[in-house]
Amino acid sequence: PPDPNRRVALLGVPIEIGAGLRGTLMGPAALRTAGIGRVLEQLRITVEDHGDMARPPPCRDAGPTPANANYYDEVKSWVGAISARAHELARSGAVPLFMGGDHSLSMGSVNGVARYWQTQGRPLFVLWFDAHADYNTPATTLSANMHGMSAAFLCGEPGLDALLGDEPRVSIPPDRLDLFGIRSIDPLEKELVRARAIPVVDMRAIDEFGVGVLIRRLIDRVRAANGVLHLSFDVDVLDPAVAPGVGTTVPGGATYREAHLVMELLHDSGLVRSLDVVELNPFLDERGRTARVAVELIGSLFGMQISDRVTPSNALLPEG
Ligand code: HAR
Ligand code: MN
Ligand code: MN
Ligand code: MN
Repeated sequence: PPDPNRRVALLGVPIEIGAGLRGTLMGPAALRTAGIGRVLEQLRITVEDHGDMARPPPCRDAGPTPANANYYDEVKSWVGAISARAHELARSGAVPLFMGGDHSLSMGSVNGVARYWQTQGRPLFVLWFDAHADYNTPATTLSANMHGMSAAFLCGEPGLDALLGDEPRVSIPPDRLDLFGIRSIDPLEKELVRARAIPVVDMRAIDEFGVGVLIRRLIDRVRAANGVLHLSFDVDVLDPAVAPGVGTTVPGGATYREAHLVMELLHDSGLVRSLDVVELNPFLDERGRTARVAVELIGSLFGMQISDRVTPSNALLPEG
């Protein structure tokens, strides 16, 4: 029987205009078809499926539209609505799982859960598991695609200041955002990440030290601060050979095994209280492979394993 104390709230967020290519609006359906609910139920989790958000009506007072932000008005109407839903789901005590949709949805989901944790006095850390930094602003972007701006917006970078409408904005301090798995960054975006001293674990660091050591270092930081963790899982962090169903593939990504270990260690930490699964584009997928991999990884995040071994604590950490 399902455990009433372990609840996951699924919410589909079929947004696609934040990305340069159409198709991520089919992401929630593909994740359901790949069995996201069944996998969680097999783990004896109580699954509440809140369905998919409807496309919000356009904002009436959208205000001035900033330059270099494609579909700003539409993204704005989504982000405020997503933030309100995220806040409400976090308050319900469930673990909200936002099924994207492109990565612009995180401007709402993370803001909403951050609002909740602020009232609880627990610092929220954000693990941005992604091939990209998503740390552009309208002043630095080369594409004007808003899914490349979400992390910067969440850290309070200027340029999209009216995006949340009436929803209160909560800024994530830059030292509580971790860019993990990145291997693609634009020139001005890189300067901004450096200027803000954002913690970055790029693919080179993963090659040198291994994901186990690096994810433990983050877990230790969150624990020392009595914090909680939001996982923003952009499936393009995976190598395109494993996950071809994304619009912005970058070679040299996380392997199937590396990604599983990240999820297993996060599970054992007990710190993840909310997550996004974004950028899955079923229109570009090969026979559902990417959707299935994403679901398997979510299974690991919620405790799927073949033995009852626990995380050993004898790994070596790099300096710093
Ligand atoms: N940096 C590029 C841009 O701003 C690519 C961003 C791609 N973002 C995503 N999500 N696919 O990570 O356009
Ligand atoms: Mn609310
Ligand atoms: Mn992303
Ligand atoms: Mn990405």
